[in-house]
Amino acid sequence: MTDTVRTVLTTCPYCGTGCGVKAEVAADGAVTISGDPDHPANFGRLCVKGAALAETLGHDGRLLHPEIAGRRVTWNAALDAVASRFAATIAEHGPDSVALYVSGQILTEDYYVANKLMKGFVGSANIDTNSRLCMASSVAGHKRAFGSDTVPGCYEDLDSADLVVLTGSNLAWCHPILYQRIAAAKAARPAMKVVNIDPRLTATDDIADLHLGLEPGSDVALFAGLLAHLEGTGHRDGDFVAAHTSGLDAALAAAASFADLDAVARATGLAPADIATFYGWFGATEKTVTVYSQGVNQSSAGTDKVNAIVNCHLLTGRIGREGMGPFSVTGQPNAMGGREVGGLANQLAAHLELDDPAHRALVQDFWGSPTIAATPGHKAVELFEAVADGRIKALWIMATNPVDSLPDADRVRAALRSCPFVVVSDVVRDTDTTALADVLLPAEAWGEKDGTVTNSERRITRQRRLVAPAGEARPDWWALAHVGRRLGWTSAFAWDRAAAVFREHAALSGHRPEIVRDFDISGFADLSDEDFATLAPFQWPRRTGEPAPDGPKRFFADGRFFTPDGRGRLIATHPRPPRAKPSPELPFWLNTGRVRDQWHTMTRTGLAPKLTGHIAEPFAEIADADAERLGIAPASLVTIANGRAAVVVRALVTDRQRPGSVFVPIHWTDRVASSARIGALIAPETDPLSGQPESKAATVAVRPFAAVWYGFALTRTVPKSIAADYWALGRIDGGTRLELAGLEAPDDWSDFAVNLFGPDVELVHFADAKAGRRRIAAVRDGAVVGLLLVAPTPVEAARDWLCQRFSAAIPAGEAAALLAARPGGAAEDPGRRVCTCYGVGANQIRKAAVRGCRSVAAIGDHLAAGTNCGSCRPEIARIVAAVWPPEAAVAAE
Ligand SMILES: Nc1nc2c(c(=O)[nH]1)N[C@H]1C(S)=C(S)[C@@H](COP(=O)(O)OP(=O)(O)OC[C@H]3O[C@@H](n4cnc5c(=O)[nH]c(N)nc54)[C@H](O)[C@@H]3O)O[C@H]1N2
Ligand SMILES: Nc1nc2c(c(=O)[nH]1)N[C@H]1C(S)=C(S)[C@@H](COP(=O)(O)OP(=O)(O)OC[C@H]3O[C@@H](n4cnc5c(=O)[nH]c(N)nc54)[C@H](O)[C@@H]3O)O[C@H]1N2
Ligand code: SF4
Ligand SMILES: [Mo]
Repeated sequence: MTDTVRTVLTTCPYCGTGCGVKAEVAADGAVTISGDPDHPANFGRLCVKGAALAETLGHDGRLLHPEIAGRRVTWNAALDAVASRFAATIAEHGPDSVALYVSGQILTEDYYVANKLMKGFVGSANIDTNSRLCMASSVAGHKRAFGSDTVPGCYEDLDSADLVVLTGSNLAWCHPILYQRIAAAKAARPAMKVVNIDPRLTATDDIADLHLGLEPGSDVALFAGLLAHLEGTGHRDGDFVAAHTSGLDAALAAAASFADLDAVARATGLAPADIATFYGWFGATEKTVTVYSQGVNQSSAGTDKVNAIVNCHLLTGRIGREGMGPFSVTGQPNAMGGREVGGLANQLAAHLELDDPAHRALVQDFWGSPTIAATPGHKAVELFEAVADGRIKALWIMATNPVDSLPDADRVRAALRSCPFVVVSDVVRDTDTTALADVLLPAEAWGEKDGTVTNSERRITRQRRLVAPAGEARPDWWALAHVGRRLGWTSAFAWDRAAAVFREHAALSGHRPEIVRDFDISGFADLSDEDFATLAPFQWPRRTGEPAPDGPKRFFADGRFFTPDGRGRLIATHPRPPRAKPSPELPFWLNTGRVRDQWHTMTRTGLAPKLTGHIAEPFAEIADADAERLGIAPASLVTIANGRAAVVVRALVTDRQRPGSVFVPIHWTDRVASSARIGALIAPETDPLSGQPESKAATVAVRPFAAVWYGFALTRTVPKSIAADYWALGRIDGGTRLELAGLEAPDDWSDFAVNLFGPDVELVHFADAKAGRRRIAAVRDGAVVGLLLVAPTPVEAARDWLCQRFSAAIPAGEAAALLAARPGGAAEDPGRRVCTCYGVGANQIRKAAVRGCRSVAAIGDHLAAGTNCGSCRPEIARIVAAVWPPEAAVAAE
C-alpha cells in the first residue's frame, strides 16, 4: 500500500443522481475511489459504475492531441481552422448555417460558454444538446405546468414517501443509489408501497408491490384515468386547486373518457383490478412521489405523459411538501446544468425565455453582446436534417456520439459524411462519430476537468481535477472561448479559469431580479477562487443575501408558480399511441434502453474489465412464447430489422418480456460489435412540443440469424479485423473476449485463427470428438495468447472462469485444460458474473441458495455478494426466488 497524499472530493460523471466521490490519490499516482460519506446525494455509497471509476483513468484510447484530417496539429492550428471556417461560413451563408451539438456530460461552465457563443455572439440559436433525446419532454411539461423548468422536490422525499410510483424508469439499474434509498426506506417502513409501471419486468420490480405492464406508450391514458378517479372519489385538494391552479375543467374534460376503469384497461392493456389497486393506493396516500424517466420522456406523447402525471399532483395539492411530488430524475450528470444555462435550442440562459423580448434584452444587456438569437434554433433531430440537406455547413459536436445515439442513426452518419466541416470534441480517439470529423479536439476527461454539475434534485456540486490532463487535453470551455476570441469577441470570452465562468453564470442568474425566475444562484456571483475550490454541494436557488438553508429546498408548497398569473396549470392531455404501429411485416414493438454496468456508447465504462463481466454482448429480450413460435433458441442469435436498418444480437429468451415486444440495449457500437447500433432502427418521430424522439416504440421484424457456427475467443490484443458475420468484443483483464458466429464456415480455420490472433503465433489444434467442434490455442514464446472454441450451436463454456484464468500468463502446456472450457477437478464454474464488486457468479449464488441461504441478506453473509454497492441485489433476489418460492424466502428474512 502506498501512502495517501491527497483526498479530492468530486462528483461521479455518470447518472444524474450526482453521487459525491472521494478520490484518494497516492504518491505513485494510484487512485482509490469511494463514496463521499458527507454528500447528501449518496452518503458514501456508490454503484458499480461509480466504484469502477479508477479503472477508466488510464490513457488507453484517449484522444491526446488535436488533429486535422487525421493528422496531429497544434492547438493553435486547430483553433484557427475552426474559427476561420466558422467565420467564413457565417459570412457567406449567415449565422444559421453553423451549429453546435453539445451534451449533458459537459460541465456547466462549458455549457455556459457554448450557449453564450452561439446565442449571444454568433447570433443563432442553432445549439442543441443530447438532452433533447433525454429530458426535453420533462422540460416542456414542467414549463407548461409550472411556467418554469422546475423540479419541485428532492431526494429526501423518497425517504419519507408512503407511496413511490415509478413510471418509465428502471431505477435499479439506471439510478442505483436512488433505488437503494427507496429500498432502504421500504425496509425500514414496510408499509411503504412501490408501484412500477413499465411494459416489461425489470430489476426495479424487486421492490415493487405492484407491477403495471402497460401497453407501450399508454401512460397518458393511465394517468388521465387516475385524474378522473381522484376527482370522482373526492381527492381534489379544493383549497389548493381554487387558489393556486388553473385549467381544471379542461383537464377533467379531457380525462372524462377514462373515468371508467374498463376504458383505461382497453387503452393500457392492464387488468382492471390492477388499475383499481393503483388508483386506490394513490388516492389514499398523501405522501406520494411519482418518479419518471425515459419511458415517459422518449415518446411522441412525452410532454402529455409528463403533464398527465403532474396533473394528478396538482389536483391533490401534493407538490412541494415533504414526501410528495412529481419527480423527473435526470439521466446525465449535468442534464440540469445544461438547462440552467439554456443549452436547448429553444431556451435562453438562466431559465429565461428565448421568445420573450424582455428576457432577451436582459441577457443581451448582461453579455454586452452585439446580437441575440430571437428565434428558436433546430432541435436535435431537425438539426441533423438541416445538416443532411446542406442548410448547416459547419457543425461542432461536443461530448456526445450522435452517430449512435440519434434516431435514424444511419442517416445521421450520412449527414455528417456530407457536411462540409465537422468538429468533434471528445476524450476518446475512436468513436463512430470521431471517425467522421474534419477536426478533432481533445477534451479533459473526468478526473482531469474542473467545474460544476447539477444533479436531479437541483444540487450543484464541484467536479474537481485529481490527475493531470492526458496529453494535450484541454477543458471544453477553453476551446470554445478561444474560438470566440478568434472570432473577434476578445473581452466577452476572456476567462482564464472555470471559477471565472461560474461567477459570470451566477451573476447572470440574478441580473435584473425584477424579472422573477426560479433559477437564481446570484449568491455566488462574487465567489473567490479559493471559495470555488472548496465549494460544498448546495441546492439552488441561492439568491443574493439569502442564507444557506437548514434543510432541502422545495418549490411550490406556497402555491406560487412562475406562470404569468402565478397559478400552476392543469393541462388537458390526449392519449396518443406511438406513431408506429405493429404490422404483419413489422409485428414487434422495439423498446430500447440501458443495462446496469454500461454507460451509453461505452467509451468509458467499456474500458473497465470489471464492468464487462455482467453483460458482455448486445442482446434482445424476447418473450418465451414469441421465441418458440419463431424457432429462436435461447442464446442463439437473432436479426432485428425494419426498413431503416438491421442488427444482429443474442436472444435473451425470458418470461419477463411482454409478448410482441423486444428490448435491445443502446450501448453496443461499431467499435465493439459487428452490427448492433440500435439507433439506426428508430424512426425520427418526435413529440410535437418537446422535439424529443420516440426511442422506445419503433416497430421491427425478428427472425433467427442462421448461424452455422458459433465461437468464443480470448485474445491478448484487440484483433485488427474479424472475419465473422457476427462478433462482439469486451475488455477483460489481460485481453479481450469475443463472441463470434458465421453464416458459413471459414474455408480454413487456421487462416481464421491467424487473422484473429496475429501472424506471429503458433496454432495448436485440439481434437474434438463431436462434429463441428474445434478448439484452437494460439501460442507465442511458450505462452498462450489466444483461445478459440467453435461449435455448431451456441458455445457452452465457463466464460467467467476462462476470462479469470486468462488474466494471468498461461504456459502453453495448460492450453488443453483451458480448452476443456470448464474448470477441472474440484474447481467449480462460478457462472455468469452477478456481483461485480466481489466477482460472484450466478452458479455460486444458486448453490448457496440450495444449501440454505433463503434471502439476499443470507447470500450476502455467505458470499459477500450484494453487500458493497448493492446494484446486484435484485438479480440475487431472483436467483434465490427461483430456488425458494417467494413465501419461503420472505418468511426467512
Ligand atoms: N447503467 C446505466 N445507468 C444510466 C445510464 C446508462 O447508460 N447506463 N444512462 C443515464 C441516462 S442519460 C438516462 S436518460 C437514464 C435513463 O434511465 P431510465 O429511463 O430508467 O432507463 P431506460 O432503460 O432508458 O428506460 C426505462 C424504462 O422505460 C421502459 N418503457 C419503455 N416504454 C415505456 C412506456 O411506454 N411507458 C412506460 N411507463 N415505460 C416504458 C423501458 O422498458 C425501460 O425499462 O439512465 C441514466 N443512468
Ligand atoms: N434508441 C435509443 N437512443 C437513445 C436513448 C435510448 O434510450 N434509446 N437514450 C438517449 C439518451 S437519454 C441519451 S442521454 C443519449 C446518450 O448518447 P450519447 O451522448 O451519444 O452517448 P455517450 O456515450 O454518453 O457519448 C458521450 C461522448 O462524449 C465523450 N466524452 C465524455 N466526457 C467528455 C468530456 O468531458 N468532454 C468531451 N468533449 N467529450 C466527453 C465520450 O467519450 C463519448 O464519446 O442517447 C440517447 N439515445
Ligand atoms: S448512482 Fe452510480 S452512476 Fe449514478 S451518480 Fe451514483 S455512483 Fe454514479
Ligand atoms: Mo439521457
